[in-house]
Amino acid sequence: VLPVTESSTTLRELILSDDLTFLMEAHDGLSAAIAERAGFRGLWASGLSIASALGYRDANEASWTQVVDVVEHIVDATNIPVLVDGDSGFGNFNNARLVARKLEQRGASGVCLEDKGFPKMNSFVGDRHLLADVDEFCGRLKAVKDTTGPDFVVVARIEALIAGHGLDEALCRADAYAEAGADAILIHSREAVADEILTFAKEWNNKLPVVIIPTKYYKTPASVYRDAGISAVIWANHSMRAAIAGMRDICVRIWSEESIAGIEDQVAGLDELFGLIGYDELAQAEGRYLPKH
Ligand code: SPV
Ligand code: MG
Repeated sequence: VLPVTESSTTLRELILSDDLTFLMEAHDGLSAAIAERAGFRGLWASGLSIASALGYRDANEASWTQVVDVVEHIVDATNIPVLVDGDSGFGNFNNARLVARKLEQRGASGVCLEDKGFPKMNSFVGDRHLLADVDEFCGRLKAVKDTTGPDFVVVARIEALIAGHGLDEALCRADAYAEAGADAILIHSREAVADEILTFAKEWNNKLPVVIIPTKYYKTPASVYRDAGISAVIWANHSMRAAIAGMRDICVRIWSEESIAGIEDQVAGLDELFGLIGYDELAQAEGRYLPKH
């Protein structure tokens, strides 16, 4: 476990820099603290992972205020910037700008909005992904840009490939979203290989930084993205899925063995937990603030 990073680079710097940036999924304060200590310099507050942790489907079942509250925990638990998955903005331009403003107030560094309607459905579920009208979605982006400060990063996420519309539609939308003021383009794909996002990146030629989510094309090495000039890779749901596997295995064993004797060395020690949540800081603060008698 690494110590917490002292100074943090802004999300804008991470996304604009020539280096490939990796954003790790977080869905609560604990997963955020773990990602930061592993070395990540930025976080993705994943809609799928946050919804899953709440026991909801990634179909806007969690309200925007619930998402904002979780983001506050993520921000509080770390010193690194957080890009929030804002889904499709929870409605029209007015809902999108309200959510973005509240996220900014709670310390998020940016929001990603996808060009679908409300309620959205996770991009890997089913095949009914209706794209938003381009002009209407540009209004959502403009409203968010006009409502948030200059450091707040607005990422426009293109679902054209997910919805089966092909590269030309994706590129056309990217141009429109850049014109509307987006700071970066997220191109999403459900293919098992990276070909279509690499073709997109080549054609787009970094008119704005490109962000990707290689959940389905997970075999492609990061060097390929570096060579393609991709700005940021989002590992979108892997702490949440690791938690599922870990909790499932431990629950099954404790249930069947009627004992915790055999699993003690397979779960994180309490010392690690206390370290992650900063119990040492509380002890120091007690020394400073509690009366000494
Ligand atoms: C998320 O992490 O919620 C995302 C990525 O939006 S995906 O699940 O691939 O749509
Ligand atoms: Mg999402």
